[in-house]
Amino acid sequence: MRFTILLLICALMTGCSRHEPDQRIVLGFSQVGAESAWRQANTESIKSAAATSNIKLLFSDAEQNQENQIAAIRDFIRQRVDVIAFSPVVATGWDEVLTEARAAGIPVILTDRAVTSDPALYAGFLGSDFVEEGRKAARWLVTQFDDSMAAVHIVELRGTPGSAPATDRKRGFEEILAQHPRFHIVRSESGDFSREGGKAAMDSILKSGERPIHALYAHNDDMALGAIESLERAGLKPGVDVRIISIDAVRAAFEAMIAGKLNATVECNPLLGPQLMTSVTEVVAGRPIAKRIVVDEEAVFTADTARQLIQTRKY
Ligand code: GYE
Repeated sequence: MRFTILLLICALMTGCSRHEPDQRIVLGFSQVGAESAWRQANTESIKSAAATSNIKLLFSDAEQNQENQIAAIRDFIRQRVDVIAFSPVVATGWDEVLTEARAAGIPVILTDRAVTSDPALYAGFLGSDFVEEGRKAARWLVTQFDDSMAAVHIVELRGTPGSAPATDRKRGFEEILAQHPRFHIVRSESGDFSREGGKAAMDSILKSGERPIHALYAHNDDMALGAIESLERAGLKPGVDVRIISIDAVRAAFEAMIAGKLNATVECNPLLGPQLMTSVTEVVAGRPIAKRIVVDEEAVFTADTARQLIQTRKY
């Protein structure tokens, strides 16, 4: 009798373990797209951090389109994931879907880019200080020109219209330039944060006959790299005829600095995965997270040290 009961318990236990439901936290993540090297490093970081944290990741790529992101978030709500995280392609237009997530009792964590919605609609926002990055770029640029130059002409290549980094990087940059009246942004075009976009924008600026161009400020490295190709095709020497600074500090930017074509880059850390998984775990455990977590250690790298530093670049 006792043996039969034991057998029964055993069978139940093996049965249980064979069909044991997946106990992992389920995280639905909606990514902006794959527009830049920064973004690819960010995606990699999120995927590998989810795997090492034993979090089940449902990953969706919005291809730079807000409607795709809203659809992905609604789908995560339908699937009743434990947490939703997303990097909003633009800053506005999220109230409705965030309210839907709240009504479903699913916490939302913003990563990388901010929204204009009421912070009560999300648990927290993890990302860099883009205004400060813009300031850093301008602080570097104003040191690059001889005092004898009466006017310095700058071309600006902006990121995706309406995105937090494009708005903030412009704002921070202009804030510093306001203290240096001989510096002028003579043209400002969007290159959508991509290499092709940067190249096309620079092509059209050059074709329109805009001269002289003393400096280029690109909101990310990829656009600067595209613009470098365009400048070279027009017979100009990037890095020499035109001083160039961009943001992100990806490996390709270090290569361009070593080649003397890019002069400086402001670091923006894309490796947000581990911090995001910590926040996800906290939120699921019912513990509050900080409304704003700022990613730190963001340096300005220049060509002088690029050769040594490239060895240590992780992305
Ligand atoms: O700088 C750019 C990417 O949102 C900080 O988006 C991010 C920006 C990054 O496409 O390369």
